Amino acid sequence: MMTSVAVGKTKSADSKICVLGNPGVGKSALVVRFLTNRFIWEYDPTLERVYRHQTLLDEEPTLMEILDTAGYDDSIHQEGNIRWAEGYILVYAINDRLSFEAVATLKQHLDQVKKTSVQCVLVGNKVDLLHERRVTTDEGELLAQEMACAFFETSASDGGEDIPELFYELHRDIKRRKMAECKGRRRSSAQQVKHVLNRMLNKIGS
Ligand SMILES: Nc1nc2c(ncn2[C@@H]2O[C@H](COP(=O)(O)OP(=O)(O)OP(=O)(O)O)[C@@H](O)[C@H]2O)c(=O)[nH]1
Ligand SMILES: [Mg+2]
Repeated sequence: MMTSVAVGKTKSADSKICVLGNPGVGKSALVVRFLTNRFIWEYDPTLERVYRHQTLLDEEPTLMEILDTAGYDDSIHQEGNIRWAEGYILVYAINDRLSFEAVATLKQHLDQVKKTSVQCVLVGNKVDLLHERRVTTDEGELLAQEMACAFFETSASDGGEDIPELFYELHRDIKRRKMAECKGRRRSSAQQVKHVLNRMLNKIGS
């Protein structure tokens, strides 16, 4: 079931996803296709927009926040967006070689800003424009392997049946990492308590 509804601002999102890529690769088209299953040929270049998307995923009520960024914006302001997000959809267009080459640099930048290997999904959009292809599927797959992430080739204009899945896959990855980090934190605070208790017992015993 997929619904996108306005929700109160108080509930915090289960995942915060940032969509990044060069201008014109189809970031907004992908987001709009995901949220409304529609495609509109003309979009204004995006300034920036956050969508809150509530759905039932894996039988759990789920709230995702999706930030559609402006492709031309490589300012310091973009760093705020990068810090805000917990996972990234990195988009290029298969008919735009430069947009593909920009992805590897972008991933390095994300890792630097977040001080970790960030969770992401690589998306080659506009596969309906096969006759204009400048990036092969193999090249996309190879880059995704290097970045240790999932890879999708899709078309926001041509139905894009797999578009929800790429958002959901990233959401699940984010959730898994958050749970692992949470368990790690709990274990380390339990260890701290154990350590303090041991020291107290040793003092009493001596
Ligand atoms: N043929 C084709 N055109 C697409 C596809 N996705 C987007 N477009 C077109 O590409 C152009 C740019 O799409 P946008 O979604 O605005 O791209 P963007 O990445 O959000 O661009 P900025 O917000 O300026 O960074 C528009 O004219 C879209 O109609 C696609 O899958 N196939
Ligand atoms: Mg846009």
